[in-house]
Amino acid sequence: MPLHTETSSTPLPPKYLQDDKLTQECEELLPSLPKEKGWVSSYLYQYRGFWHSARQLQGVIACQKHFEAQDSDIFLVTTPKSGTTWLKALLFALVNRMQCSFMEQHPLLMHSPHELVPYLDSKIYVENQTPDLSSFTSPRLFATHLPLVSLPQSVHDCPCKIVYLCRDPKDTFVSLWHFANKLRLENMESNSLEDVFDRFCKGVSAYGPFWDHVLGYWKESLKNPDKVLFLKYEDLKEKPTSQLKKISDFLGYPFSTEEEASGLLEGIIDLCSFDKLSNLEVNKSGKLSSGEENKAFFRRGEVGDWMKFLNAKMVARLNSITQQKFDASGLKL
Ligand code: PAP
Repeated sequence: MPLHTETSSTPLPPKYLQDDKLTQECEELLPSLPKEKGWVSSYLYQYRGFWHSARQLQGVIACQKHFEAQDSDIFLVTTPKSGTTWLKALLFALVNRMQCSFMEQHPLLMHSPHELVPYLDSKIYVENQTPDLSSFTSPRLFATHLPLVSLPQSVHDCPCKIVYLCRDPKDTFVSLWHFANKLRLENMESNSLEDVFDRFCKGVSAYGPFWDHVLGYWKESLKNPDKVLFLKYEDLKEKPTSQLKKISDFLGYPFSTEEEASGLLEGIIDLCSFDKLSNLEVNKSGKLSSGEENKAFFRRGEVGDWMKFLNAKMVARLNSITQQKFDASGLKL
């Protein structure tokens, strides 16, 4: 399995948020796109209805052009801060359970989930327009924040699987605000909560609008339930065992009666829990090759943390947008 780690302490934002070293194609495209102030990068650009930093967009376009999905591929799709790190750990442990012992040597005990399941667009294709993916063994696990409309065509055309995880927009927003402030350089002021809240509500956040992203995959999961499994962070918290079984059945990796009886499901859930992962040395120190500190992906890992940060007016505004946007869809978050 390819690993993606580095211990550099260069004080730069993550590579996907840097604005320089763009391809000529991307440089030529940017002036034609709507542009807004970024949360960490200088600007966000709107492409096919969703917002991206310049370098991220370059990765999106390269991935659309060059990535060829395989039938056995598994895509973990989320909006940022919906529980991606957790889902990466769970799916990695699930599909590799035959090869990986749950004792001292499990790869999740020594590597960040982001090293084991890299981001397709904001990592692999940001670093290389035509990466060599031959070191990935089947089933290949890729994560992405790409909205449905921007997935490479081959993902739609082959019978690969998509697991989509979403989260209450109030918790997602609060998590994103904290994360963006961690990524900002020391010489940059922190984003004020009010300022970025307004931008989030207007849809201007990385891979936003949040609601359009979620709705795209929700509708696809109803239309094509064998292709897209739609999950909620809150359900994973509340009933992890039944959710993990659901994922394993969907992916075609069902747990046998013996595995269930041996407590394997509980073992995976425990290994991937917030308490376990966040207390591992690897996740307390070191950086990803994309530049983020591993510990930045572990904050509180709770449902309802928004209550500590959002005032009543903010809550009413977010709830009202969510209600309006999801009204006809049957989706409740
Ligand atoms: P990403 O989309 O940038 O990769 P992602 O992993 O979705 O990040 O977001 C991190 C959030 O997931 C954090 O939420 P918080 O800010 O509300 O605390 C983080 O704490 C939470 N998280 C990370 N690992 C786990 C886990 N094992 N279980 C539950 N929540 C987790």
